[in-house]
Amino acid sequence: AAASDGPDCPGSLIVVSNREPYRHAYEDEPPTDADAETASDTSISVDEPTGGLTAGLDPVMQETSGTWIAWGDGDADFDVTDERNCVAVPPEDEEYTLRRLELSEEAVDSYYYGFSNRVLWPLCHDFPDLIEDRSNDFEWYRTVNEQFTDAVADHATDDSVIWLQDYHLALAPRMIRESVPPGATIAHFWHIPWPSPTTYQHCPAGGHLLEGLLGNDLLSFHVERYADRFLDCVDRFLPGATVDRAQRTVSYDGGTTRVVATSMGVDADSYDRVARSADFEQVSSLFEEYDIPQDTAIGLGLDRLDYTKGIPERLAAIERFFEWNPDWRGEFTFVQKATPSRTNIETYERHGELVRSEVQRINRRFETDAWQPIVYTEDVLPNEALCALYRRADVMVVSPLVDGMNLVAQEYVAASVDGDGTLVLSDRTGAHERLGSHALTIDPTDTDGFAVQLEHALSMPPHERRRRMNTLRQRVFNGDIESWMSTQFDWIRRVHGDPGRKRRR
Ligand code: GDG
Repeated sequence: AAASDGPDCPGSLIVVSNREPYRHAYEDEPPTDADAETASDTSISVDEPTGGLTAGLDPVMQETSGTWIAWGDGDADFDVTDERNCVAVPPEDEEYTLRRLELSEEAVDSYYYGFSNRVLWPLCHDFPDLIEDRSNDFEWYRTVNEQFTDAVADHATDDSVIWLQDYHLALAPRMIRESVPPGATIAHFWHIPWPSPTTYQHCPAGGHLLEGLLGNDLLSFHVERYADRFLDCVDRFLPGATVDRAQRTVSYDGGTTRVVATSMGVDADSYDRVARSADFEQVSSLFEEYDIPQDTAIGLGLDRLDYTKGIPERLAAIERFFEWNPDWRGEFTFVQKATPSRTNIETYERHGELVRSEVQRINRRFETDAWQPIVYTEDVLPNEALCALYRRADVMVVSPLVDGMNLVAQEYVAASVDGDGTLVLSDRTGAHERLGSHALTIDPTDTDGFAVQLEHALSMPPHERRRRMNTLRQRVFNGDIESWMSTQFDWIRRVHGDPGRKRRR
């Protein structure tokens, strides 16, 4: 998109996130230290920005010449413009600054694979039994939040809008508040659910996290339910905080935080455009590559390999579907694309093994010489292939046990340019609150009901399929990533102008 197309940000923007928007990596073997000094640019590749957030924010960052601060987990440590490890991005235009924090292996293990993903992820997704509270993880989480804070303080001015992303940075807002000029606005988007007080009571250092988050002027969640639960937790676990339910504000320690729900969308135009350019041959060679029969109806699942995504429950429903509908054997193929993530956490490793063995078992049960019911791959697909697959899929199955939003459901809708795909969607996702009644709703744990909906999706009359998809497309295009950002910036403007936000210095 042209830089001037982006939503209007009320100040100079500093985005702070765990992951970097562009990842720098060596194309071959990393050069030795001695080589590094003289290595030419051609030995580095810069990955295309892939995340929805980067795609959405890129034009805004370019227009405002902002700063993006993130953990630099790419390989390359050169190309920097100054001693603070800053690089100019995007690679060809160099419009804004990416500042990459170097974290030690121990810091990453404790802050990222520890407190963030062994405590906060299961806690917020309501899996308290999976919380692993290892000693030192919280201390490292605090230390890394301090590192992010120091970096923000280097760049912040009185008119900065500091916009933090996600659960890796819950302590940083208060630290930042104490380190930046008083005119700066601090906002935070929490991409995952917020749990009920009953679950939150299992949180180690729960009070510190609430205090940290209340350093924000604005705290946003995808849906109202999470925002309400956050207020419930503050009420219950943070003495001294005053919650105003009508205004959705919390006053604490001399500051006021506005808590809102603004659900995130996708770059719908881009999914639409890429899907339209997918041609028949591209799809057919993709099918050949993965041994997918060319002429069967296609179901699709696409997830990180994460226990919250409900993949085993989905496989159970597919098995039940084939049990009950033998006529569909050989006529319907389910393609499951799973991306391994956080594999050095044992829970994830075990979950991956379970998924792979269930796929094998179900395939053995129903397969024929020419057909497998489930085609499973862990390859990362380029965006073009992904969009081609979305477009070709007759039924998209999104069945998480809990999911903050779920972008895949919306991407599928945006890429369904022929208007005849069907979305089967778990009622436990944020996406269901936007799309629910026009998708086919499932409770992912109700195997029988889930199997019935799969059958319904496949046998739905074409006019109903089209009617539903038409409405889904309107919703997804009206609430796309750009409108989400405009809403964020509108809220930032409101809290920025709010005289009640003046904080103690
Ligand atoms: C968190 C919250 C919330 C996956 N495989 C490939 C690929 N992907 C892309 C998808 C999609 C993204 O990964 C996954 O996004 P989700 O929203 O589905 O899930 P989380 O990773 O858990 O994200 C979630 C989100 O944050 C945003 O706030 O919605 O609730 O958990 O964009 O397309 N992309 C490509 N190839 C792949 O193989 N190109």
